[in-house]
Amino acid sequence: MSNLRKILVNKKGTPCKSIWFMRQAGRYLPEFRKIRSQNQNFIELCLNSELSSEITLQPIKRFDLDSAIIFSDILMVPYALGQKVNFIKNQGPELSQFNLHNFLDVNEKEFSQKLDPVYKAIEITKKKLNKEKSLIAFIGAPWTLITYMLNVKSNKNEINLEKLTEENININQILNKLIKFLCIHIDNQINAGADVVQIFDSWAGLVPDKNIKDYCFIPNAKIVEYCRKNKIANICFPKGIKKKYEEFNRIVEPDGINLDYDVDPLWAKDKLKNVVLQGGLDPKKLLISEKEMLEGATKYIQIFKDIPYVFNLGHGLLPETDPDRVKKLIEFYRKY
Ligand code: 1CP
Repeated sequence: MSNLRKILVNKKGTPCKSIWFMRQAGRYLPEFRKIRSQNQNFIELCLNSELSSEITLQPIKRFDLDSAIIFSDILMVPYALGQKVNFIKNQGPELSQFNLHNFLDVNEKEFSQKLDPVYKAIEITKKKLNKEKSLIAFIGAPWTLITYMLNVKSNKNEINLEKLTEENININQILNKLIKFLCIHIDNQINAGADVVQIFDSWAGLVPDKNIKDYCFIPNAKIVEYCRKNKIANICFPKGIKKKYEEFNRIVEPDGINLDYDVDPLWAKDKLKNVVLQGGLDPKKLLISEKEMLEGATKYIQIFKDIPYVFNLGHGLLPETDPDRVKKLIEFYRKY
């Protein structure tokens, strides 16, 4: 069994260790930027199975990491559900106007067919990856996808839910269809050879308090329940919910939980039980002095030395990160 899966399955086992980084395949790597410059359309790049597999393996070839995360994007799901998705340079993603009728009309077969190149990329990568290493599949959690699909997030990262009420949009109807199709996407990725799934709820911190149960906890819980039934090792990342990590963990019961950089690791060790902890280190620490980066890393390694812990960051690697810093951090962790 691959290293990461073993840790997630044996929650109470020996404090075995593992290391990988969110956004380890991406813009901070010159070898990625080279491919990217020759492929202007990001969605098409994600649908190029050979290139997607090559990009997935780039950080594995360069560094001594334990897991590969498939090169794709959480917005491939809205794409497969009929929205046009555009990535505008230095601005981020832009989706075409959401159409409820078209969205509800997409069937499972059509959805899986559109994402077939992603599954092929997983198959290709699995064959090339050392058996001890995990291949991580991922999805965006329903709420985070909705923020993009319905364009409810302003540039200042504020949420305008009134807009949805005014437009008479029934969020529960959208959530339910997303949950169903996200489970299909997980299943397809696992059948193609992935052995762990990470669920990114990157904008969970923007859910208003009164909606957190309905829009964040319950949708994540339903997806994790599906994983549990199908013995799929899972990691949740409800970024930005602060002390509500505790309630999230109690309700959702994932195998693993990724800490963001605002969560105090000592608090997490005390409050988050029956779950494997992952991540936490602020990716900005890789941009300052090497000394401060290693001090930051030491804090997490020390605190979690006697429990199963997966070394990772509190969010993805930033595009301006120096790959040599990443290398130093991994070497430091290995030696520790
Ligand atoms: O312009 C470029 O070259 C594209 C940059 C890029 C990359 C490398 C985007 C655009 N997506 C990705 C790949 C990606 N996205 C991966 C696989 C690579 C890896 O992790 O090694 C993964 C797991 C994601 C997931 C993702 N996409 C998330 C969740 C994680 C997170 O960072 O919070 C989110 C929110 C997205 C949306 C997205 N994709 C890309 C951008 C610029 C954004 C918007 C982010 C934002 O709104 O701030």
